[in-house]
Amino acid sequence: MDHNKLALPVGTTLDRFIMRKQEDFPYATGELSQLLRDIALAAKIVNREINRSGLIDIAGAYGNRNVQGEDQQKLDVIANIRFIRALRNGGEVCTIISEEDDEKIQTGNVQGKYVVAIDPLDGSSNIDVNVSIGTIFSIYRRVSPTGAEGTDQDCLQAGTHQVAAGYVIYGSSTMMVYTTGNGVNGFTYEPSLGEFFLSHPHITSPKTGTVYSINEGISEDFPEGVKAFVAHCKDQHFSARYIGSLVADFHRNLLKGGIYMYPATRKVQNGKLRLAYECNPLAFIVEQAGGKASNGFMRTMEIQPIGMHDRCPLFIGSTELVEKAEEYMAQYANADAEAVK
Ligand code: P6P
Repeated sequence: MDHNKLALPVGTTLDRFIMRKQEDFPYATGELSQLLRDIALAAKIVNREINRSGLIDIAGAYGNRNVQGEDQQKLDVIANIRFIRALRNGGEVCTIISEEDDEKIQTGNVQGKYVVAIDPLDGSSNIDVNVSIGTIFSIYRRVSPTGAEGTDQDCLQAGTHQVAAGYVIYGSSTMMVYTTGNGVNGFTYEPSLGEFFLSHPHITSPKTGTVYSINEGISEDFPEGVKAFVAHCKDQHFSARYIGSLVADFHRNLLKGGIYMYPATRKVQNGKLRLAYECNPLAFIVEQAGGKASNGFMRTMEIQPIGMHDRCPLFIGSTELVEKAEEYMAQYANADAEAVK
């Protein structure tokens, strides 16, 4: 299919874009479209909470109650509540995996055809220093029959089974970036109109770059392959850019080129990031934009989950940089295997 035929002008609203894209798939029934709208609605509400929290924090500084006299809740809990409520009320999702909940969440929509894995507010520790933070989501079709609650099997699908994935970055402007497997598009939120507008049509990521993102404060714990790749980046006089907020680092590297890494270390032997609602959705997006994502040895989206909250190492960004990092990981694989014994 010629995606250019589907090209819609910058400024198209997200609602119209979703509807137009659905029209190009005659057998689409509209449930996925509605699900994407439900996510966008929750993102608008969370965006308002985030912006408000700055003010409430100031007011709340004189106690632990906000101006409405409510107990001030952590923003990531608030975001979790908002996304779960939007997905439950939207009716299309039967089950949710959330970073904020140990167990899968049954929405009661037993006819819902979709499962959502979500990190409602990643990097929320940065909110009080005004650093960009984000929501990351992944959408799967359920494999179990409708008419009952979603199952573990529905929740433990490999990333290659994603039907859509996206993130919202709450930054100097708020953006929603997502894919349904036909390219990546970015929408910028205009709060005064309450609408997301197409601002970054058909995002493609540079094949290479000169930025590497990793927490070098723990470099002593890095695998030898990572140490060698970081040394390579320095030899090439790359720029080190690490915000401590995955969505912000990922978004910059997606648009400008670069690589983000969170490797396994002695402290976190499977890495820190979660496969279902951090690594897989961003892997889907970066591949759709022409980039690459792996755990240093294998394609992220082909990793078979064992548990809903599995962690995995992440090397993600420009294809040539990820492949270079994988070369070093392979070269030092034996040394690294010895180190973790
Ligand atoms: P560290 C935030 O907690 C997060 O999950 C990502 O957003 C971020 O990239 C990473 O952890 C930062 O982790 O160990 O470098 O502080």
